[in-house]
Amino acid sequence: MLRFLTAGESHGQALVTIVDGVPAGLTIDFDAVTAQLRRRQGGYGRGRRMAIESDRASALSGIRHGRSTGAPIALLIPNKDWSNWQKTMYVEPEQPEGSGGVDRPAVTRPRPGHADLAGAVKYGHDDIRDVLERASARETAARVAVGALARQLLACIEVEIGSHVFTIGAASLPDPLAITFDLIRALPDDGPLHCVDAAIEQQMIAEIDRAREAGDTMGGSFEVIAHRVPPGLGSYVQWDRKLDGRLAQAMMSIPAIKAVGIGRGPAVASLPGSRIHDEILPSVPSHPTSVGVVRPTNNAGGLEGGVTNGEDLRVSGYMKPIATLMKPLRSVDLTTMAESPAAIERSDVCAVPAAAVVGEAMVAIVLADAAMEKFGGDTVDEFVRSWQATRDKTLARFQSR
Ligand code: EPS
Repeated sequence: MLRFLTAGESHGQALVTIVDGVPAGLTIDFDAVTAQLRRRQGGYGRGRRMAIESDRASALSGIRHGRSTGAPIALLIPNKDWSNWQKTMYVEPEQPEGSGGVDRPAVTRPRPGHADLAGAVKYGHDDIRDVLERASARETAARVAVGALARQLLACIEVEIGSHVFTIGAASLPDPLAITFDLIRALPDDGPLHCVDAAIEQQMIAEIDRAREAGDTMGGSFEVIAHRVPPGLGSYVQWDRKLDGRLAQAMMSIPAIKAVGIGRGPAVASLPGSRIHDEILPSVPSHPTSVGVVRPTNNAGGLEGGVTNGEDLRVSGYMKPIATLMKPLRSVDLTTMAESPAAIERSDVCAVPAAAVVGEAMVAIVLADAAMEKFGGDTVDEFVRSWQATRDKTLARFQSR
């Protein structure tokens, strides 16, 4: 089982995560972790915070001489901005001498769409900062670091993961399922929105510019694709073992994600079965596939019955616009209960490309967990040998007919 927890506030000292269940003997590439963290920080529409941070994770445990030991891996990502927030975010009962930054007043006007009101009611906070610091999407940096480890484990069994943005506001790709993994792999990490169509990407940029000028924000949707996923991950035999359910939970836990699609997603509700289900045809001996058959379409997104079927896994996420508006919506000041514009915090105009990178991380973590469940092993060698044996057995089963 691969699992993790995170801790840390957006303007606290650092983000921390403990990753449990990484088998022994995985060579950890920290440059690859840094590259994933950098991808999450990018994208057109990000706010000023990203100019302050240059996220890097360091390991406190579970790795020795560059390789995992099988023990829990603790990672630390310092917040550079902490030096500007010490007077507001200090841990001690009294403000320590020499604290940096300024003493900020309490946040009392909840932003519609953020966790502000629900969190203040639930935990009894008078200063909404105690809610927003933890509810902030800053936490997703820790998830991306965990996801980078999960990807490295998955690479040992040849799985690759990528993503693309297919909608920002009214600008949208007509058929995201037509986009191949090769096209996604070719997208540059430093591109503005990670959309495969340059003309539509320009329309997306214009949507973001219009929102920024109006003091507004913009949401959108993205798709994560996992390539060369072994067949047989997940199970149909019990509700909580279905991989589509596990992926949906992981994706929905990303801040601002309001819907998740697998393959054709919500469109399956409006098309007949003959246009949705992916036919099964014999594969040709010169191009053997992992399960001995060919699927001319992949509307199912690589999952049938909650089990991977050997096709690319395709999961889409639908993100609402960021809740902090520079032209704020109406709200209520919780100290006076009088109507008042919602609080304004520094924020992004659009963070859909960042959410796509977080989506990749969450898919990687769920797949690594499901792969460990199926192939097992305390060491990476055991894990890889079990995967090879299963793959060879499946291929032999169909080749002998
Ligand atoms: C984020 C860090 C935050 C925001 C954003 C995501 O930094 P700050 O609040 O200091 O500007 O930019 O968080 C939100 C949009 C939100 O609503 O919480 C990050 O690291 O991704």
